[in-house]
Amino acid sequence: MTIQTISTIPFAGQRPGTSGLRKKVAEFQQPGYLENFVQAIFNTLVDFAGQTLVVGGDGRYFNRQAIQVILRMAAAHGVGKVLVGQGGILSTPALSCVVRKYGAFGGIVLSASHNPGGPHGDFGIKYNSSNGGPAPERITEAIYSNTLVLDAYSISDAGPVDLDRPGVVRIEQMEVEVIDPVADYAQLMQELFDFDAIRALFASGFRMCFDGMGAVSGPYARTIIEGMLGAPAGTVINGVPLEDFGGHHPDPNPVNAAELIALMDGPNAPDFGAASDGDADRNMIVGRGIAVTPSDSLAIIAANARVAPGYRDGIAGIARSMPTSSAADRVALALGVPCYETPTGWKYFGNLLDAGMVTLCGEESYGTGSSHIREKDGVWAVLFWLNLIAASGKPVEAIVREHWARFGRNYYSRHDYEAVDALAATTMMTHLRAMLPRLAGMAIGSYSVDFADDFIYTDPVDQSVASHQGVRIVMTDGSRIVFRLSGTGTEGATIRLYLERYEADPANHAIPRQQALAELAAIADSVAGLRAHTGREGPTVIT
Ligand code: G16
Repeated sequence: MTIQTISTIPFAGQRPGTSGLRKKVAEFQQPGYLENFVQAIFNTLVDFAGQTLVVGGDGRYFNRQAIQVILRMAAAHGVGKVLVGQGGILSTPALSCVVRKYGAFGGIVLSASHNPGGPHGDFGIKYNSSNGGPAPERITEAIYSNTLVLDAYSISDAGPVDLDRPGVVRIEQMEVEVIDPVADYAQLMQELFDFDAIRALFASGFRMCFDGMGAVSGPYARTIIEGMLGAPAGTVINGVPLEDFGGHHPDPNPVNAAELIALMDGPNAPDFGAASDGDADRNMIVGRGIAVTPSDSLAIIAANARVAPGYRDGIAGIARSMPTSSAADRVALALGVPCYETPTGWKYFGNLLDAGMVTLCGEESYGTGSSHIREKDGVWAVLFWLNLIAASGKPVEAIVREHWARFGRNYYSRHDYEAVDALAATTMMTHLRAMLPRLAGMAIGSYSVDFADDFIYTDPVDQSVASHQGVRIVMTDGSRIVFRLSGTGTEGATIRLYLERYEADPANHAIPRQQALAELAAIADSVAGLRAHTGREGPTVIT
């Protein structure tokens, strides 16, 4: 075994987006493409010699090959030990858990999350810091800068490690330990939730369907829900992680998890439904005949946090991304705790969590989590809801309706215009930004604009500033229209339009969502010229 220095030339476009570098598999398969990015990570980090690194992914196509490259490069850079999930598997939340539990200096997550997998799908790589969370922007930007100038990478010429065999092997001076990808995570969940109560719920005949969507949550859900909590075999469907996710688009929303929604709307629906995404950090919660919006789910978890043993002492605060509905803000107000509004991206929650300023975080993009790790956590959210149902004895729909009756309902929806021509999308945003100063005070339909701006966030812990985080048009009654471009797509640009309207009166809580938001959608189109700029008659996906 020897360490080789291989000459390389920079690849354009290796700037991490909302959550790491995500590209088509074919782009990652170019000789040197992955190696350059990994070299840039090592060039950026300091003081990792002899330390522990955690590596794993969601099992998608190219996962195993990428792990072999990372192991050989880690060995060439003097890393002391790598913990890698058996079969190359570690869900994003499980990786965060393992980094924290074993005091690793960081982790490398291989996933393009909810983006489709397979040879023609997407691949991704993300660096997580020693707190177990996505590296902050100053680090991802430093990695990017490095990709532009590097001219060589170092790699051991060792042979492949058997990722399927648990135990310890060596590459150069570095130890590689193949670990059980589920055990540490499952133990943490047992500490947070009332497993006895949930076990009793299943023993009483409660029926659930968990859709793993052919991605990485399957082994976690099977071990915990069917194994430790005694739900019948078959509760978890699509539970084996496949390289192409079995053709699923593993994004847990009512559009992509149509099989689950049809089941929950059908005559023999189970009591509870849930789905998770490619790397198991997202979740969708479904009751009989009702899909809970992620913003409502965050608010309901916050309002009921004390039912779970891990949160019995209450919560310190809540953080939500700016486009997420303000349902959680109402709960925070009632609890007398702060609610922070951050840019889109879980990395912006890290400082607040590390400083103990918040306990719960959530995003409209089907992400919810807590201070137990530094990633959003799909299975955690599902277990919270199971704990809540067990403790309250109420079905999902009753829990949601009672929450609205108490706090009011934040009607909410996201309209995505996917794979739009990138120039058309940026032109639309530029045009919108130019209009902002003129919008305040304007009456549009039955609304009047209170203020309109491009969201700027100053981190209250380190004072770092993130600007251009989304255009907001906020009405005098608190209703909002938000526009931003996605930072996770791999084809053209995706325009996201977020709509929110508050309704206090329970007599008006049964209006179909899109109907309740129709006027705001029409205003958004007329102000931004959505149809004119995109050439589209309507959104590709509505959630
Ligand atoms: C990632 C980020 C989330 C973000 C979501 C959507 O989720 O971790 O914080 O809300 O993307 O981002 P965008 O609107 O820029 O596409 P995941 O599950 O893809 O890692």
